Amino acid sequence: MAQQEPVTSNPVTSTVEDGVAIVRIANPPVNALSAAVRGGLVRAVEAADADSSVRAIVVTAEGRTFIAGADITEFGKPPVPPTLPDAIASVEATSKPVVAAINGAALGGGLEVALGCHARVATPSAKLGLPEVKLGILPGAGGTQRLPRLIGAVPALKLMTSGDPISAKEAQSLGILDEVAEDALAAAKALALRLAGGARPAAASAATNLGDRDAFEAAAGAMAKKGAENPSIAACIDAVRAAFDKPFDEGMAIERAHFIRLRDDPRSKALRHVFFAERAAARIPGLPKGTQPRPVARAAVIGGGTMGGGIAMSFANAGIPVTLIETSEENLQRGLERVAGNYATSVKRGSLTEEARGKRMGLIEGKVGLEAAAGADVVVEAVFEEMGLKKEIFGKLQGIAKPGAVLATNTSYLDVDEIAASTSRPGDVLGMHFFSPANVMKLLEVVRGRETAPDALATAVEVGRKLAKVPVVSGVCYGFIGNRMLARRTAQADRLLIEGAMPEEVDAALNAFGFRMGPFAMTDLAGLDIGWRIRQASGKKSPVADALVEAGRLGQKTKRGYYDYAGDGRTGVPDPEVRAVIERVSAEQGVTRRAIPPEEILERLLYPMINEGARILEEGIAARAGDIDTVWLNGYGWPAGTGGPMFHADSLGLPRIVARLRDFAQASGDESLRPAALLVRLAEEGGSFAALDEKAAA
Ligand code: TC6
Repeated sequence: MAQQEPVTSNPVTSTVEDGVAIVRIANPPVNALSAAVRGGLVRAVEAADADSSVRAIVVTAEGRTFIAGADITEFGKPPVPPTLPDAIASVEATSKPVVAAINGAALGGGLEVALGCHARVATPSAKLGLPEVKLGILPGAGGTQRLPRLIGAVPALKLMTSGDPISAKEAQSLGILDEVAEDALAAAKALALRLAGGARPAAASAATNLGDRDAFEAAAGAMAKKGAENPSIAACIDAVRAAFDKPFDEGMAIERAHFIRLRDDPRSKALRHVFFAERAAARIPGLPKGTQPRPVARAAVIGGGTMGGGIAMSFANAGIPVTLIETSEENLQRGLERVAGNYATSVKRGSLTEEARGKRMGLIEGKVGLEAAAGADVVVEAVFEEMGLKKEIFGKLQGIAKPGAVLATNTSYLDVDEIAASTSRPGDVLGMHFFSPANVMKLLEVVRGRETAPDALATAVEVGRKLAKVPVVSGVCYGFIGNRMLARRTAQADRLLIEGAMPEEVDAALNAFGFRMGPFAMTDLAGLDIGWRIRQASGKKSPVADALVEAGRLGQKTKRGYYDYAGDGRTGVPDPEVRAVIERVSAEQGVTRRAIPPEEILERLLYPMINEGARILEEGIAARAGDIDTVWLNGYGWPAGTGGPMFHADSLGLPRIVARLRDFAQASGDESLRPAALLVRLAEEGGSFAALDEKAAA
């Protein structure tokens, strides 16, 4: 084998092997297409094209990833040439065949680079996709023009509007890949040499496989509703339509115009923040260097209720064997049946294969008695929210759980330090707060107690990631990050009813902002009895909610709550009886009701939450404003296009929020509405939560 010295320097190098130039991209961690990579790629390919000893070219990358796409961190900065479309155009324009050897994920601009090559080979484990819509943009380096021409407009549109990656096998059957091979590089080299000896395949830009126009219009029509809500989807449809109507270059210009417009829109900025905030949340501040998570091969979940069952499913879904523990055979059977029922529903819906169902059920073992927790490396307690009961369980667990096992409580509110103090091993104790339904919801609040050992904390975060959750570390306080902020919103929602709003007006204000559900529709879904029980235990009152519970209105389950569900049982309509209850409470409190404009409703719901978020930061309960955003985005349905509460606060401008909070405090006499010291300071200094996070990261 003839081998030459690299002809270009990092991050793109080139060697010639057997007449094939191997162009390697090495830009850890994910080979994003930074300006240096784009420039290096163009230089390396042009040099290989000019080199008479080279017959063909292979483009590949180092590490687990092929190319994760454009470098998202460059999006807010002045552009540095060459642009990615230009770089890809020069790859496609070479006189010698270029083959992509896709050694791992080829996403966004990464897949677009591969589409600019004349053929593609991938390893079986590679994932291919166009996730741009998740960042509020569209494929902006020819993806909307080359892919439809290569594989057909309908499958191309589906790939780019879902944003979800597909397997190499699927990509091959769609015609994106020419080959799938364990040693993709060797296969790509061989293919490149074969191509050099014959007619070069047509470039994707010149391919003619668009397919049936009517089928495309039907697919586009079926997405019209999504497109109306999501500008990225609308732009994808428009750009792919151009592939039918316009020559390639004009289609590229249309794609480019959409890309720049979307990239510079606040929505994309917010979605990029979401991407980086989720990744930053996984970094635990203050851990001693070199802290390693403990090995976890087996889990146990105490309590086979809805929550416990969902948590057990999360472990099984991740391939981790789990023991579901109950106090009696009868409770255990009920719990296991619920789990089996959930899986059966997934099979019926087609989201789970029968084989996978069997495998997952096989990983869940039911047992009666706490002793069954002995074999677990992580134990999650998910019993009633009762401090006495929890302390009793943790007291017993200290002698049952194996040394080094992490002992987690799924409490939503209670003091994790008090629970930890009931064992002789508080270093092993922490909170793992799942959100209902636990097998679906992405958020996992990992609650760090005063005595939690660093490696126990690292273990819980690592387990969260293995369960495909988004873990966020919280300190100990009542309700942790999410529920503590939610309580502020709930208090205002209740107050708005008494001052003059109706549940449907309050919910509509949040729906218009982008929440799928408002607080009252949400409460009806969860059941009014949950909040009622918590209020009973804490001695708190909520006059409207209490009156509804006393009238037997527990929400959807009784077909009556804040709304009436007499119709299909799921669609709530306003109910005069509820109106009467609310008006009665207003009168009892001597409140003259008034019409409250939707903008005020929204401010009253969101600003006190932001204020509480600032206090949570001030107290060090959350390490970053981005962590708070991550909690709300993944656990409470905060609309991603506004980036989360703290990012949204920055966008609105902190002085405005401070001023409005002062107004609210003044009008209501509620001192808890006074702006937090941190909020006031940032507003006065012209600072922002984002800048605060950046400072902390540095
Ligand atoms: C596009 O391509 C548009 C093209 C048109 C242009 C005209 N840029 O996720 P991980 C960082 S848009 C910059 O933890 P994994 C990430 O922040 C792009 N940085 O790893 C993290 O940094 P940290 C379309 C990026 O193994 C580190 O890499 N592409 C980028 O769990 C590791 O990331 C996408 O949307 C990037 N593109 O997953 C794909 N990607 O260590 C985005 C990652 O400082 N990426 N980083 O926290 C992913 O989906 C995943 O990163 C992954 C690897 C599946 C590639």
